[in-house]
Amino acid sequence: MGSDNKHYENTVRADFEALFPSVVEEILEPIRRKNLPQEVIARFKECLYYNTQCGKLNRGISVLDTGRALLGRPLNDYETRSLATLGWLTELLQAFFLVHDDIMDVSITRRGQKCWYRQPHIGLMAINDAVLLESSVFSVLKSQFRGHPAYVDLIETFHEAAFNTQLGQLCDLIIAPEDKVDLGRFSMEKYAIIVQFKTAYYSFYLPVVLALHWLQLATPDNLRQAHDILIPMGEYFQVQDDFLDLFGDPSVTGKIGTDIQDNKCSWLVNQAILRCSPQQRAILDESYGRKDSQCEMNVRRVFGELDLQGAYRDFEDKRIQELQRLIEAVDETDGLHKKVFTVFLSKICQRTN
Ligand code: DMA
Ligand code: MG
Ligand code: MG
Ligand code: MG
Repeated sequence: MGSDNKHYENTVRADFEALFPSVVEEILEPIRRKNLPQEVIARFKECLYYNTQCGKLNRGISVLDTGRALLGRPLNDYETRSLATLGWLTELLQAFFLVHDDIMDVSITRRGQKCWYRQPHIGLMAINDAVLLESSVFSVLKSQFRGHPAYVDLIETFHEAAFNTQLGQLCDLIIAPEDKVDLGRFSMEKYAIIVQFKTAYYSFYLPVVLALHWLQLATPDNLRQAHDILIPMGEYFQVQDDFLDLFGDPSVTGKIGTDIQDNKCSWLVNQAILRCSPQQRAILDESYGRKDSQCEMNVRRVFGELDLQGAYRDFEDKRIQELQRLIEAVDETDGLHKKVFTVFLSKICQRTN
């Protein structure tokens, strides 16, 4: 069974990856027809590849996994191509967020390479490149899905995901102004709101909703059921991201952590605030969010003293159990299938990258 699963996962990944060149052509073809200079097209193609490759592709492949779980049988070629295209559009939307996110977070590496904006020939042109990645989503939606009965639902789903993510990024940035460090502004309640909007919605809810709409199986009830499981699952994913920012291995995560110096309202600092002594709090107040490596070391030391690794393991165990309980309670009479959620959860459980 285990090797069957592995075989299935490898095949789906290969099918998914094989489709990308044709998605790129689908994006570039209408641009060619506009008679733009060749170097414009070459640059955009470079941008499309650079910002979509070497990632885990969890979000994109989940559209295919969801389709298969909902239908309860292997997908035919047409279903594979259509759902994989929607998966690639999810990856393109993510690429758009990541290019902007790395500029705003002053990050250095992403997926094992320099952040797009860090390249000397790109710089702040990356802002426009990111917006082009977003526009590509709607261009392909139009060329591929205009005749589909759920076309408007698909467009609205992408717009809503983008809007929620951008609101989440606003929360993330505004709660952590770089020039005014004040740990009193942080709380687990605010944290939950930030991560629900900036990560959970587009990373977990979006891929499942796209498959439901494309298969014309979406109902208000199954969308709500999916939402109520996928949002806490996405919250777990961002807690992992925050943990790995500090405790992960950059050669495995592909990115160097910046949360402490960026004054981020991350899971780790919130847990530290809940657990620290007045002396430790004074160190955090003095050192968190400063662009200074000695200050960062001071924060790391306090985090180590507070055994945040242990707290994280406890959180993980508890959250996985909660999610399993929620999945067990799914009502499958309304077009949903528990497997949609178990497959997604198994991909992120105790991840290290
Ligand atoms: C992720 O937040 C949110 C979006 C919308 C990209 P983050 O800055 O913690 O992500 P990363 O650690 O990948 O930079
Ligand atoms: Mg970031
Ligand atoms: Mg960020
Ligand atoms: Mg992060």
